[in-house]
Formats: sequence, structure tokens, C-alpha cells
Amino acid sequence: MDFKLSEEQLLIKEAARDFAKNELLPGVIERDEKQEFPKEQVKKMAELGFLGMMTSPEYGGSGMDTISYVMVMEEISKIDASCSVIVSVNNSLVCWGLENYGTEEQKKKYLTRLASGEIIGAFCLSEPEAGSDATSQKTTAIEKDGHYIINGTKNWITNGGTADVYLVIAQTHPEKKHKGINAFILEKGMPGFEIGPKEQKLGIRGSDTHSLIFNDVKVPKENRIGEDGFGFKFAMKTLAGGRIGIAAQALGIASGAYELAKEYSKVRKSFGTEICNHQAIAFKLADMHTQIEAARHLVIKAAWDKDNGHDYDLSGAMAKLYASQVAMDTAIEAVQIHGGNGYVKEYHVERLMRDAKITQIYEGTSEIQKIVISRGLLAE
Ligand code: COS
Repeated sequence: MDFKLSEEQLLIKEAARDFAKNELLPGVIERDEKQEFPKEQVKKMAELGFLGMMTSPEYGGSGMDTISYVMVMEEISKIDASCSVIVSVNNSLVCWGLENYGTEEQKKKYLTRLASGEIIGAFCLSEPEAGSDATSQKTTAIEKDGHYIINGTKNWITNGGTADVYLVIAQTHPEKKHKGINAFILEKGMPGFEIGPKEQKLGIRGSDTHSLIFNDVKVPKENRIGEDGFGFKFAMKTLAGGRIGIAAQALGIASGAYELAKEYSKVRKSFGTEICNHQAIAFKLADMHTQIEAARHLVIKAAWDKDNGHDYDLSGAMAKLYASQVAMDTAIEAVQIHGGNGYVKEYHVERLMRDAKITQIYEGTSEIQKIVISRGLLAE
């Protein structure tokens, strides 16, 4: 068993850490306050190759492994989880899905531009009445004269307003239930494709979340991903990898909050000494660090499973379930250690606490992860 990172993995981790400190930290509070999309920062992440990290260089990506990807996700999330969710969706859901299941034409036309970060993508599964219950898709895609006609609404779509390419899951044969679902590539600007208002969110406020409305959107047949009826499997396979990215995001939020709390406890004084000298605080730091290390091992194990061709449905779900709980718990404790200052924006931990919550909800709630884990265990 080797816990050592390779030279390349260490270098990329360091590059991400420097980038987050120098380019994301300035302005992160203002972007959160104004719900401002990090347009310039996304451009820089594209230049660093962070938007198509695992995509092959043949299609404009960086050709790195999943371990490098989770390192980058952790470092970015320590500072700005609004930026890391953009990285996660583009990498895990959009680029990975297209590279693994798209046709050569689809890869040439879309993946190359997505992986290089020239454009960004969105993954559209959730609906007003189909979040956790993903098989109950109400959006329809009816085949007609060599095209599909798409009608329906998608909800809570990350990159909803800023993406150029959208992977949309829709029902083609309702009588076949999940076996009748398909996935399609849609482009912004297709007639009948409308972007709904931006959601006003508790956390990850810099990320751009919208509902999408499709009114008779005509999509060429060659934009369907995979065989007829492959859409639900496509969504499940893609989300399984996405959960590793979100687990890494949660890990980053937890580490960011912990590091801030530790530093603060070394300078803030009470009862004549730095507060880290009180066991009440020191023990909190001990718990936080131990839990973060445990989460890190789960995240890296899931990434390693993916890189080594092992099944990662379970390890990814366990990593997300645990890391998102650790993110929430650690961020709450970090606010507590900061006392009154923890409740104030300039100390950053209140934002991390708000950002942490979504990691227990998106790409499968914690309850869904428990379904995936328990079903997997019982099927063994
Ligand atoms: N990989 C491949 N196929 C998978 C899969 C996976 N990880 N998970 C499920 N499937 C397949 C099943 O094998 C089954 O196909 P077959 O009938 O051909 O065997 C099909 O998908 C339906 O699966 P299942 O019967 O388990 O469906 P359920 O409705 O009971 O539940 C869950 C499936 C709950 C796991 C699924 O709906 C889910 O993940 N929901 C959460 C969705 C989500 O993450 N939403 C957030 C949106 S993205 S922000």
C-alpha cells in the first residue's frame, strides 16, 4: 500500500493551491454577496487545464488521473466552492460522459471545446418532480422525421445560464419506464430552449443555477448519446463519477474551514492565553482533523478505484456521504471556534458553512447515497 503522491500529483496540487490563494481568494466574499459568476476565474482555470482534467489530450483535455482531479477539487474548494462546482460538473458529468459514451463526431464537435474550457457544459437531470426519484422523468423527447422534439422543464441546473452545451435527460418511451430514457446534447440558442431565472441560493452563490424550459426544441438524432434507451444508465454512470468530485469538494470545504479555525485559535486570546490552549478548542481541532483525514482516505480510495478500473459506485457514494457530513460538521465547528467573528463575512467560515450544505444534497442526497451503498452491500 502506497500513500505517497507522485511528483506530478504533488505539482498539480501545489499549482491548484497557489491559484486558489492568488486568484480565487481576492473577491470571493464579494462574488458570494453579489451572486456573481466567476467569469475571469473560469477563464484562468481553463488555461490551467482544470476544466478537462481527465479528458484525453486528443480531445483537448489534460489527460490526468482522478487522484489529480480530486486534489485540484480539494484545493479550489478550500477557498471557493462556487468555482469548484463548475470544475466538477464540467469534468465529471459533461466531459467524462461525452468521452466515454459519445460518438467520434460528438467528441470532435463538443468535447474538444468543453475540455479545453473554451465553453462550459451543464448536466440536466433534475426536474421539479424528479430529483432523487430520477426515473420519473417528465421531460419528453419524441422522435419525428430524423429529429427528437423535446418538451419539459429542468430544475437547479449548475452552469444553467452560462453553459453553451447541455446534456439533457428525457423520456422517449414512457411505457418502458427508465429503459425508455435518452440523453441528448443541446446547444444554447436552439429555438424553443429558454433559460429560466437565476436561483437565489444559500451557498455556492457564485455558481450560476437556473431552471431550463424546453418548448418543442428540435434536436438532431445524431445528438442522442448512446443507443435508444441508454439515457438512464448514462446518467447513473456519469453521476457515480460526479459523486467523487463532490466528495472532494466537501473535503476541501472541511479542510478550508479547519485551517482557518486552527490559525484563528492560535492568535485569538481568552482567559489570558491563545484559545488553542483551552482543551475545549484543542479537542475540537483534534476531532476535525481526524474526521478530515478519514474523509480524505475515502475520497482518494474512490478516485483510485476509478483510475484502476474497479467499481466505484460504492466507494464514491461512501466518500460523498461521509465527506459531506464532515464538511457540514467541520464548518459549523469552525464558526463556533471563531465565536462572534465566525458570524461575520470577512472571516470566511460562515460562507464555508453555507457552502457545505449543498454537498449533502446535489448529485444525490445523503439519503440516496445510503440507498446506493446499502443496495450494493446487500447485492454482494
Ligand atoms: N450504473 C449503471 N446502472 C445503474 C446504476 C449505476 N450506478 N444505478 C442504477 N443503475 C440502473 C439499474 O441497473 C437499473 O437498470 P436495469 O433495470 O436495466 O437493471 C436502472 O438503473 C434503475 O435502477 P433502480 O431500479 O435501482 O432505480 P431506482 O429508481 O430504484 O433508484 C437511484 C435508483 C435511487 C439509485 C437513482 O434514482 C438515483 O441515483 N437517484 C438520485 C439521482 C440524483 O443523483 N439526482 C441529483 C441530480 S444531479 S444534481
